[in-house]
This record gives sequence, C-alpha cells and structure tokens, in this order.
Amino acid sequence: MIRLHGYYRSSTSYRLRIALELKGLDYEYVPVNLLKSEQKGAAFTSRNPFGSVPLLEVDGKDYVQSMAQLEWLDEAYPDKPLLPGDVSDRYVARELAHAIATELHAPLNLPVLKYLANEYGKSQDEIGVWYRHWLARTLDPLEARLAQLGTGDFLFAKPGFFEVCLLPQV
Ligand SMILES: N[C@@H](CCC(=O)N[C@@H](CS)C(=O)NCC(=O)O)C(=O)O
Repeated sequence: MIRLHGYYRSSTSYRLRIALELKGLDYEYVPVNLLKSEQKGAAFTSRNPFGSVPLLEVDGKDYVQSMAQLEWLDEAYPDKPLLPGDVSDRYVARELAHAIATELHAPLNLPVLKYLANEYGKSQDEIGVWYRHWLARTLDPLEARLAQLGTGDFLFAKPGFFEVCLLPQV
C-alpha cells in the first residue's frame, strides 16, 4: 500500500504525484495542510523529522526526501522506469534534475523566503529580486545545457526523472 502525504501547492509533492502516475502505481493521497503547519506537529515530525512534505509511506515504512524517494520508487518498482537504461543517459537525467532540486528549489523554498522576510526584514519586492536572481542563475545554464545536448520535447523520448523535477518548478 502506497500513501503519499503531501500538499497540493508543494512542488516536491508534485514531483512524487507525477512519478507515481507515470509509473502507473496506485496510491492514496493524504493531505498535509502546510498553512496550518501540520508538517511541524509532533504527529508528523515523529515520522519525518525534516518536517516537510512529501512523506512517502510504503507498506508501513516512511521515506522522507523527494529526490531519494524518486530513485527508491524506480528501484523498488522497476516497471515504467523514470531513469533511462543507459548509464550516461542516467547521469544526464540526474545532473539536470539535481540542478533544479539543489540550485533552484532550495533557495526559493518557502521557509527560505519567510526567513528573508522575518529575520532580515526584506520586503516582497526585495524577495522578488532574490527569486528572479536564482531563477535566472539556474534556468539560463539549464537551457544552454539542453541546447548543447540537442534534446527534443523531452530530455529523452518520454517524460522521466528530469521532467518530474522540471514541471513543478516551472
Ligand atoms: N529537500 C526536501 C524539501 C521538501 C520541502 O521543502 N517541502 C516543502 C514543500 S515544497 C515543505 O514541506 N515546506 C514546509 C516547511 O518546510 O515548513 C525534499 O526534496 O523532499
């Protein structure tokens, strides 16, 4: 039994929703209301000490970081793989997906933006400047890298590991 504990506007939860659908896996969706800080409550943090969604629950076991969850899902359920078969192609998919996860999602994540406002007194306009800076700093080289690789509509023939990360971020 697969349960995805997530929030509808969370891009990391969205990664898992797309991956589960692409892999054709049945799952139950358990909403966690971030606006009510449910992810910080003891009931949730006793299962995920990071206090963030998504939490992936499979056969009673909890998995708590989205990038590792994606890789685990692909290994545990090898049908309809997200990662390509060729080792060099797998490298490229990971390279681009991790650029999004680490260089885009991380500095633009809501707790970071809230920290800028609450601890450093930054205005919404200033936070907008921060946001656009990190967007361009990663999306521009990402586009250049895709051009260099000569990709079509998808990185490879169909949506996979990279697109699972790209779409929610865009
Ligand atoms: N590195 C984590 C990040 C998870 C994350 O930041 N989730 C956000 C939603 S996109 C969240 O739960 N934010 C609420 C909070 O941190 O309080 C992952 O990839 O799973």
